[in-house]
Amino acid sequence: MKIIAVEAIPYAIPYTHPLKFASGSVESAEHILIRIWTEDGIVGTADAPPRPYTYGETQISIKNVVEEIFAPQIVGLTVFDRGAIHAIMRRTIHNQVAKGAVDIALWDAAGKYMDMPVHSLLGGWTSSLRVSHMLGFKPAEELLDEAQRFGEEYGITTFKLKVGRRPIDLDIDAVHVLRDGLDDHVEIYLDANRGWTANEALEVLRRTEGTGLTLLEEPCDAKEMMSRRRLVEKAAIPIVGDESVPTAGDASRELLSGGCNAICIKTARSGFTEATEILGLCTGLGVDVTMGNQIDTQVGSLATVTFGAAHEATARRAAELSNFLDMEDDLLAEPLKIVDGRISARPEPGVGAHIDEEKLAKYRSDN
Ligand code: MUC
Ligand code: MG
Repeated sequence: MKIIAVEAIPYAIPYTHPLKFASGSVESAEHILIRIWTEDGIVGTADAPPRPYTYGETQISIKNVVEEIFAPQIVGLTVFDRGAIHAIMRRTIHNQVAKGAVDIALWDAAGKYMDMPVHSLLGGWTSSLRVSHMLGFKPAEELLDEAQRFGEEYGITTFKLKVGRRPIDLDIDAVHVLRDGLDDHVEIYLDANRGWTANEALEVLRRTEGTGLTLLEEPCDAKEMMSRRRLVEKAAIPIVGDESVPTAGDASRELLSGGCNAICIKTARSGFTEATEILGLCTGLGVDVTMGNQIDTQVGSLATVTFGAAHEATARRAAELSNFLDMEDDLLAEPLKIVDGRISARPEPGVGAHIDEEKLAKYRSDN
């Protein structure tokens, strides 16, 4: 059970279809693979996707904080010393994605020790999640083609449209083109990644009334408190906090101050431990949650399914799980599959993310 090494391996896998959104874009998955090795040969695995425009972390900063600060203090503890390891990591502020990946790798190793799938250990509510597909910035007709293709090929019936563009008419038109072109039962919601002001968001909501939008995520910067609160009060649909709520403390501040009334949980930045705290807060307060995607690989998406399928509240809505389809390749040995619009958690011990060593050798960028 004792941890003997913590690896942070940088790698890069190009995207065949880069994703563009209001706060940035991703052309290549330049991530860090975290591996926690134990004396018995059990390895815990997780993926860390740096998002500098969201949390300030980079590939190099994640590698350095894990290898230089966390690893020397973690080696010698066991994979069940999660509380002690979190106390060590808390001494370094921020670095959410690095901490989240260490946490997931610990859970993965602990599951393997107990011979139990982690989704059962976390709650075991169900075995699969409905998939929501994220539509990045594109002309409206291309967005409609993409949504129709994902509907036909994968059975996906929920789409998150990336918005936050100026002029706002670009996004308003896109909503109407999607609504007119897709079946009535298809769900559409929006994520502006702080691209608008609260007043622009209100105008978009007014001019898309009747289109059945279900959620509006991070419409403007949550730091613009007064206008954001006004938006939350006036909007007829939940305003979801995403990048404003990476921790349980942030989620409670935003919910209690009226900055949002729904929460996007991302295992990539919260791990399973803090995601559990955030979920408890949300169910206790009675607000909806979504399972978000930090433009994750298959390894990262499997972590999202593992957590999301474990709980009733996280399994209720479609989870964002399809970004990996736009990547040239992945490190996961057995690919994730979307069947009838759903992805399953893995029944084997741990999270079930077996790494293809040949692919890791091919894509790692430190040799
Ligand atoms: C999202 O929900 O915002 C974009 C940046 C990031 O960190 O996650 C994505 C998707
Ligand atoms: Mg978002």
